[in-house]
Amino acid sequence: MDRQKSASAFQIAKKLMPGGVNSPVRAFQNVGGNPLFINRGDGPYMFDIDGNRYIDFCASWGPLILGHANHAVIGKVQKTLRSGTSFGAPNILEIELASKIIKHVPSIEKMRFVNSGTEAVMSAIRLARGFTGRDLIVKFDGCYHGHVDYLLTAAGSGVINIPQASSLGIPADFIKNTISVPFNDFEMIENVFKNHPGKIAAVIVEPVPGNMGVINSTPGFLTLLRELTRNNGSLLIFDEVISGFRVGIGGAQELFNIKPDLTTLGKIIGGGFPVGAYGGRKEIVDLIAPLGNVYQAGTLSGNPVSMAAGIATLEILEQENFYKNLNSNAEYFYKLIEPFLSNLNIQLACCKSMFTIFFSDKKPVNFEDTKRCDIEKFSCFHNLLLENGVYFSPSQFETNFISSSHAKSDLEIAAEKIKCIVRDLSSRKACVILVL
Ligand code: KE4
Repeated sequence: MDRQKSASAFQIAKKLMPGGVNSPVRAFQNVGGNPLFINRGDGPYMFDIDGNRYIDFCASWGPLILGHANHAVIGKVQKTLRSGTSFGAPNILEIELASKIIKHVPSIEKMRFVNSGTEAVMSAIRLARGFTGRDLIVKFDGCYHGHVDYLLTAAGSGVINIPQASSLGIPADFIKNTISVPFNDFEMIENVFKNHPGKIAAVIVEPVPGNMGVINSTPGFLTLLRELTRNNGSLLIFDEVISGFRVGIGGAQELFNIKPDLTTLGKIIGGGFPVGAYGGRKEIVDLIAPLGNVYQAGTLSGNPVSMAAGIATLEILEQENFYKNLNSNAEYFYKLIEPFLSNLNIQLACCKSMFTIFFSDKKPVNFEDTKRCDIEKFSCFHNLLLENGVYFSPSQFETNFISSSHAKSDLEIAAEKIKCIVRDLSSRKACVILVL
């Protein structure tokens, strides 16, 4: 494929923005090569500035459950835009979208809109600390909750739980109240509560981790988190920025029938526009200013344009059989590739319409496992997919998504390309670009 225009644009972008991108993972550093400059999306397809078409499974990292440029979403946004963009005042559309979210997400009685997942998580943590009067936060290695200072920590030594920051610019003091332990490790999380009685404000978890690739929780693990937090006066926060409205209309908390105390959302509820939200039990959420003394604010929070896109998106998700059809297509796709992959010792990890192909001989159950994947082979796989018109999320540690716009024919084409590429890769040492 000719990608000269993307290559030239990237050279210019790198002079203007660090790494030429506005979010690190877009720079293709995990897979090598130059990122593509995309200038159009249409349903399941993205088009780069050289005119190449790709079947897209990155879906802007999750928001585009309906695919690109959904006509209902675009139409509602265009109509809303004609009345203005932002008023810095209450707007009826906030009521409409909040009502939908509260109706569908079991644990949310009241909520607040913000402008990103990071902001939602940052605010939920402050709220949990304000409500409990405690400081300690527990997270899981490999789970990503946005770039707030005190959550950018990898696990330190498993024994002493002293985390190390995974970014420069974070004072040690900022992370001394963060404990990070392996996901799916029942004993470790129990020990954390034994070692810190009455001190833990909250446990935050992606109920379906998507930021180390898709990792499914061991049966009983999330229930254990619910029990430990409840028995210790701590809050359980489900970070459903990815899984919310993805794995079902009620998110992972409905799928697993576990009610957290607080939930963070983003991505899908904005239909491709900047959005985040956090909410939960009324007695907790009412602590947020101006009602209570936990401060949080935002110039464009609840802006009409993001609200309109979210409303239009959720109206479609609410249609009968939306998830039945989406998940049936996802299963159809998995059945096309899974038997083939497993014969080659490659793992398919999925939860409904979110999936990861791990180049590993064992399905990962935690972050350490994912680090043992063959990253070089994944990089080669990703580049060969691009050469063949299929766009996967550019990292082994990320998730891919099937949208309602992917037709069976798109999934069949992608499955054939995947099978040919992994078959070829399995019999070859080096990565040579081949167009099938
Ligand atoms: P944002 O601030 O990027 O809107 O959301 C942060 C966030 C919070 N919680 C979870 C579970 C998330 O996955 C994210 C962000 N997801 C990444 C992709 N895995 C966004 C892509 C990027 O960083 O460019």
